[in-house]
Amino acid sequence: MPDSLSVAAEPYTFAFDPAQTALLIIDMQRDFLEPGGFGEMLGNDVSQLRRTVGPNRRLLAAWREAGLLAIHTREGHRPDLADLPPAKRVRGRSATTIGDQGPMGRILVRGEPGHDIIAELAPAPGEPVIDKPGKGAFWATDLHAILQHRDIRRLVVTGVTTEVCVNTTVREANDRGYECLVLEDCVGSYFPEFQAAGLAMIKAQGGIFGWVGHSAALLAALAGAGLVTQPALQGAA
Ligand code: TIU
Repeated sequence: MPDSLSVAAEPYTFAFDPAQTALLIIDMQRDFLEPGGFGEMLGNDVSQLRRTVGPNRRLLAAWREAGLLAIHTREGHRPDLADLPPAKRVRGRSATTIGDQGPMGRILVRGEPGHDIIAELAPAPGEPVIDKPGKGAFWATDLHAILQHRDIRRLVVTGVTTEVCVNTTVREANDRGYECLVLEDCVGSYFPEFQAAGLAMIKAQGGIFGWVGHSAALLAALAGAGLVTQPALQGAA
């Protein structure tokens, strides 16, 4: 395993030791990507997020082939809703709310079909899955401990949505000393303007929260180091 790889990114090259870097895939759940879930309940066009699925699939396949650590997160609540802040339950004044029955089971509740990660990105055995009640993946979870126990210093962050759970998590990670590379083709928003702004805010001011790059550059770095083969890069894996 090489000590350091370089990926073209903004505001400047992202250098990382693969053994100390985890892929963190945020909330690629049916509740956000499929009709009838939490995302649609909030009034969003969930089809906006579909373009992230292919790039995440290719990246995850390559990351696994390279033998690197992938971690998945899911936003959701206990079936008894004891961890659901009343303010979050009533926000938006929607007729249906978290915990109500929908076409994919109870909305944003752990154990329900809608809470599952989409089949295309299903976690593999041994890949940690972090269940989080909030937008950030560090708050009220054991993510920081899991990363520390594996000596992880850097995160490649993907998933949905760019300006909500991805941004919140990157800010939490940055304050804990992690360096984050966010891949623009692997993160998605229901709002094109927030996609652009969400990425701009991360890389502004010399990378105030982290780096922004493209999965093609990361895949090329992994291939250049001999960590992945060509089929993974072409999506055949
Ligand atoms: N609403 C929205 O854009 N996102 C969320 O509520 N959660 C996540 O971003 N995962």
